[in-house]
Amino acid sequence: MDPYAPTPADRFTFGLWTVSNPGRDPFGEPTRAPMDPTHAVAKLAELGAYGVNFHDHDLVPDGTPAAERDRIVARFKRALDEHGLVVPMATTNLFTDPVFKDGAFTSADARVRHYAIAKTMRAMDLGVELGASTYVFWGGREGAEVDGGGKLFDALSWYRDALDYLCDYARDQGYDLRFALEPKPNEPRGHAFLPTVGSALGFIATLQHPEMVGVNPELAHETMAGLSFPHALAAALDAGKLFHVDLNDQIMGRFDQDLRFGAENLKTAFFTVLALQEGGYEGPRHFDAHALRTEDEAGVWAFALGCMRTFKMLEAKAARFLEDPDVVAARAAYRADDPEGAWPPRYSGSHAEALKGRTFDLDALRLRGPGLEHLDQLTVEILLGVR
Ligand code: GCO
Ligand code: MN
Ligand code: MN
Repeated sequence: MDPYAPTPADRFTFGLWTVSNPGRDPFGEPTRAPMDPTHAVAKLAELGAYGVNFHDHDLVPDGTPAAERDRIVARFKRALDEHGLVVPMATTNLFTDPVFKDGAFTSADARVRHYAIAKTMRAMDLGVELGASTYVFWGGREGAEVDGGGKLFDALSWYRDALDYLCDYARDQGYDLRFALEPKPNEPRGHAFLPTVGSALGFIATLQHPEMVGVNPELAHETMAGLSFPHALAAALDAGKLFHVDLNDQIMGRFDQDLRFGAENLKTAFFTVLALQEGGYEGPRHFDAHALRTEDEAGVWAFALGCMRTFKMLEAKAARFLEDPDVVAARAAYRADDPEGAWPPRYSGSHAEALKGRTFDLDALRLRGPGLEHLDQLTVEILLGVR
């Protein structure tokens, strides 16, 4: 049996918008035909995926009459049942319709803000109807190019008002739903509000129901900001806020590429897998990426399978890394205990006095080599398959 063949137990999920991405870009028309959502379900199941996520608009185009909506949803449900796929996450498209051109929850026009809340409530109803327990908020058009309008301070408070309202709505409906904010530094806006995982974590603490709200970090987004994705994951895990994750790849300093997981930065992908494992993340492993515009439908499924296989191969590498005796020894040697006192120090007046008066052998501490070159080379050798 192929040890890297994905199975539903691996909890891999894809967005409907990822595998059915038609390959449109700002310079060119689509290169692939539209994909029926039920076809995406069948193919993802065949490849071994666990679930599929969607924006309201991916499944039910905006403005669809109620009867037609119900027909589409029933047909999609039948496909999920037939192929054994689940919908762990849902979200709202608050960026395609020109009504959102200057933001949704942060539009300067209060009518747009109200409409965005109404659309999100309907999309939450749809997501919950299909079984979603995580609701993602990517702030697509929440941002600005012009700061002279005076929106900078209002934007975050409007964003907060909307999220507080929607938390109340979810509670009032009895929905078992957690919200996950997805930061991104830019694209499509020049500057996005809540640009990084760190800013989202700070913002969550200002909400009325912070316990309901976490983050959905994306590898490409932190990389676009010049930041480290494993560090962002660690910060989210430390805060108990890693509610979801968007996996893909990205070259730093480029346009938003949404590359196949592991396509570009294998070492970052490795430390991503390791961080999810060591941090105890148990949610879905969601791929938010798409096949290159050059590809036909066969390329789409090669892309999807590739994301999952690379994750599993890196998972096997992570297990090998954690077991390798030289790695274990190097990781142990990297840390040093303090024989003169336990960590963490417990504050007391007398402890502080003693600590201030303590003599440290600073020369010995200055000269200590932590062995990180050796440890990092071991990592590379494991990744290259020679260990
Ligand atoms: C992007 C985002 C989106 C979101 C999606 C789910 O860069 O376009 O990553 O793909 O993840 O809208 O909220
Ligand atoms: Mn993205
Ligand atoms: Mn994303």
